[in-house]
Order: sequence, then C-alpha cells, then structure tokens
Amino acid sequence: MTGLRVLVTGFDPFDRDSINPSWEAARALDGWNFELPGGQTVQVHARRMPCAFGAALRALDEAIDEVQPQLVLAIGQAGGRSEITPERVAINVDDGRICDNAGCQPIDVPVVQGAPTAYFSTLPIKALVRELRSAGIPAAVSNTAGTFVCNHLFFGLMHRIATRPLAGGLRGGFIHIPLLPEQAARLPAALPSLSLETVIEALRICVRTAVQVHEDVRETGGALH
Ligand code: PCA
Repeated sequence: MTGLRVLVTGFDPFDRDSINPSWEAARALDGWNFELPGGQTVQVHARRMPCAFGAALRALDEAIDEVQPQLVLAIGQAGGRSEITPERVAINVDDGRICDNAGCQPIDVPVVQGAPTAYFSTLPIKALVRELRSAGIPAAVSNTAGTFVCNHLFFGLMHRIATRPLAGGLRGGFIHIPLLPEQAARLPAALPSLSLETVIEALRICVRTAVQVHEDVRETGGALH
C-alpha cells in the first residue's frame, strides 16, 4: 500500500515581526510519519512560504510539484484571534492593509484574473473544529481569511486544485492560528495567544483528521456576523 503525502506550509514573519508561529509549528511537523488504523502510512513535508503576493504562490506551486501531496494544509498567523480557525472560503481579491515583505500593497485586484469569485476549502473544517475542541484546544470555523497574503495563498491553492488536479487527487485548505505568548507580550495591549506546543498538537490533530475524514460532519459552525 502506498503512503499518503501531506504538505504543511507556514509563512515568513511579516509586519516587522521576527517570528511567525505558522512556520514554527509547521517546521515541527516536517518529517513526521505515522500509520493510519488501516495500515496506510502518512508522511508530512513542511515548506516555508514568503509573505509576499505572487512569490507565495510560486513557492506553493514548487512545493506541490516537488512533494506531490494528496493533502495541503496551509497555515498562517492571525494576530487577535484566540482560536485555531480552519477557514471556510478563499476569495479572489488582494487588498493589502499593509505592505507585504516585498513592499507591495495591491488594492482590489484579483488573485487570479478571470477565476471564480471564491472557492470553498476542501478540508473537513467542522470535523477539524470538533476534534480540536475535544482535545481541549480552542477552535472555530472562520468565514474570512482576510484579503492579505494568507487569503492570496489559500485562493491560489484552491484555484490550482480546481484547474490542475493531481493524478492521486488533491484536497486542501487554510488554517489561521493565534499569536505566540512571546509575540503577544511584546504588544502594548495584550492580544490572545496559544503556546507553540499547543499549536503543534493542534496541527497534528488537523493532519490526522483531514487525511481520514473526506466527508465533513454536519454541525453548526456559522456566525451571525
Ligand atoms: N498571516 C498573514 C500573512 C502571513 C501570515 O502568517 C495573513 O493572515 O494574511
């Protein structure tokens, strides 16, 4: 039986920060191998993405070509969030509130000209939230990945999956994570944070769940606004 390959991506630090928990957590999973109950093996490969419009998508394309994964979990930092948040939807717009690491700040331009307005994640986002919570880790579905480089990468990933399918099938999506305590401590007003240990455990749960659950569970993850 052949093994499954999972690509987990994290980002470079951005906005003058010196660390990005998404890469710190993703890199901890690099080389992780485990066996599913049926005996199939899963192999995790982590890759670091530049926090720059365009360059991030080129790096993602290269990583997918190289790893040939069946599953991609793209991870990014969302300062201010208190939970692990699997994203529901990627939208076809770049609108930078700040400059990316290359000094670019696109405003209201499509990620991919002529592509659909949006794509849904093909991760089992409700099942991820359920498994995270039952492990004692705060989690919630998010209905917006923003309009910065994370949404850009997420949209590019889903567009590639939709338009250039891999032979073995490819599913993927995006998960935002809170700041680390050390980042929150540097800010004038404290923002919520989660320890790196907890985030790493959360990503392990997400990988295990996403490889096994193909049909998402039906339970509420909606929001009023
Ligand atoms: N978070 C940013 C970009 C890189 C990251 O980790 C975002 O949410 O768009």
